[in-house]
Amino acid sequence: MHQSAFDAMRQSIVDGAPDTAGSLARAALDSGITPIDAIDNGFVPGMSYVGEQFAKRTMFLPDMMASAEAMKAAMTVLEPELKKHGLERPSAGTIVLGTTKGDIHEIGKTLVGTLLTANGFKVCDLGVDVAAEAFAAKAKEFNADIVGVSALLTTTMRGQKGVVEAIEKAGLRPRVKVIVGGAPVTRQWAHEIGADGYAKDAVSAVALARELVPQPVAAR
Ligand code: B12
Repeated sequence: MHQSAFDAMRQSIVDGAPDTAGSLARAALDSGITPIDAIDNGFVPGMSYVGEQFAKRTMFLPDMMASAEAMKAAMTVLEPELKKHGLERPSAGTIVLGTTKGDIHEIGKTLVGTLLTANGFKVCDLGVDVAAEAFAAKAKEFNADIVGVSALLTTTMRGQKGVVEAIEKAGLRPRVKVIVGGAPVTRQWAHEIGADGYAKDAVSAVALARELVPQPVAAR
């Protein structure tokens, strides 16, 4: 229905045009497109295309950086709208979230955090390039129910295993659940490293978190 708007959003990411991406995000909200639709059908397909072209060496690192800036400009507009929905609900659980050591990809991780917040979870976002021990220490400090670990590189995926181990070492397992995600991550990898769950995107991450945390009576 909104295909031409989605195409323009996708193109603004491919072009690495933050101003256009921000304006298109605002226009989308004004025309009644939901933030999650704009992200999933407009902006993320642009990022996927850029990733494919980078792999084929028809786009390069500066292009990918410009696209990431455009994506962030769109998210700056869409995030407050995403968050608005869940504010008055009782907490559905506490999640410590971050990207593994050596990995600076933040867009997907931040989106997961935003949707969890919108759905009533308390999210402690540790940012990117986070050591396994820091995940464990924060999980303890915040009495977390779940630790969510993002990895976008095949080389940094191993850090997710390190987080499972650090949480075990800190004596927090099996109470604290570990969930993993990121483009190269699979359900099988999650199983192999002893994580409690995998989600392919932010919407399924919320469903997974709900499954793993017993919900307070008022939130059921
Ligand atoms: C943008 C981008 C960058 C930006 C990041 C900017 C930023 N601030 O985040 C910049 C330019 C910095 C960058 C750098 C690099 N990148 Co890069 N990057 C990308 C790109 C194009 C998009 C990633 C993205 O934001 N996607 C959009 C979001 C919404 O999707 P997502 O991250 O997958 O997240 C969703 C799900 O995976 C899931 N999810 C994510 N995290 C979590 C966590 C949990 C707990 C759960 C449940 C779910 C979940 O939900 C999210 C929302 O739906 C990808 C291509 C791709 N297709 O992934 C390459 C890609 C990941 N990059 C790649 C590479 C190689 C690099 C560099 C090594 C390049 C270089 N030569 O320097 C560096 C590494 C830097 C580092 N040390 O981390 C490769 C990785 C290859 C590999 N197999 O390891 C990719 C796949 C590109 C490619 N096809 O070659 N990159």
